[in-house]
Amino acid sequence: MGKALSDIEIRQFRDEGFLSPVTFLDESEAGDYLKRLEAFEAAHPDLAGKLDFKANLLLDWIDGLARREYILDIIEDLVGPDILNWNATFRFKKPDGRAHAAWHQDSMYIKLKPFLVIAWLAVSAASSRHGCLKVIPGSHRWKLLEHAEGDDGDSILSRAQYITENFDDSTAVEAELKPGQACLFNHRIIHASGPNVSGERRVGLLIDYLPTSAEKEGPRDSAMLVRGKDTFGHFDLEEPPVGEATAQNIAQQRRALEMITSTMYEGSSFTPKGLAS
Ligand SMILES: O=C(O)CCC(=O)C(=O)O
Repeated sequence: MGKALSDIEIRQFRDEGFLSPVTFLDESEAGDYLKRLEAFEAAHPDLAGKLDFKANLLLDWIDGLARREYILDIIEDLVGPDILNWNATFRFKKPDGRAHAAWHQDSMYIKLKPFLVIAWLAVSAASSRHGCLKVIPGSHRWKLLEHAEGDDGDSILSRAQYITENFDDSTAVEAELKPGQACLFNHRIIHASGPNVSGERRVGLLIDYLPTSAEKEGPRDSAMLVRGKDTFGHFDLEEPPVGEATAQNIAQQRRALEMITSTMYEGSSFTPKGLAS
């Protein structure tokens, strides 16, 4: 299908490395997802860590969201007709004026080529005061900068990582989003987000897409085929989850997390939160 984006939007994504805002849901649907999430959190406080990575394997309604036809039409315009969903990660920010993400490039630790299209979907409002995403336009064409793993307890990133080299962040822009809107970005782009001083929790959902032709550096990995065919076999194909956090869903998520650990967490003192419980 495809053809959901204009040629100008497609060119902007290629040239600038991001496109924002793009509407994925209307505000009331986003509110319904937020309520569903809150009900899940209230019923399963012990499973909070499992929302951190591959939440699309835990909850069938996140898998369903990632497969919505018109969302895939948008993604198809950027990666072609055969599409894998590699991950869906919730990113929460308490209104504590502290939680933040330092400047980083996801491609430093997520070694997928040629690139991932990451959709940062605002499940709740993500204004500047909520600590929305910030990106440096065009920085997906820069080299991969040096990163270090941090010990900053206020970082919301998997390894509290940050860029250690000097670079110019004077052209950074904020991707302010209403509930239901997404910022699409190339996983090489330099991005960050500031603290949440809004008084409300910020809930974002990162949904990562790539073409079936994509390749992973290092040990084999798994992904979900959400559109088209996979004639490459570069990834083990995951099974769509059935229901919420069933034993089968949890077991599949665990297998998938174990597969990524040696690449994403290579040499790290951190481990995926989803493996802890
Ligand atoms: O949600 C955010 O504010 C930033 C998340 C992020 O950059 C990441 O997970 O790589």
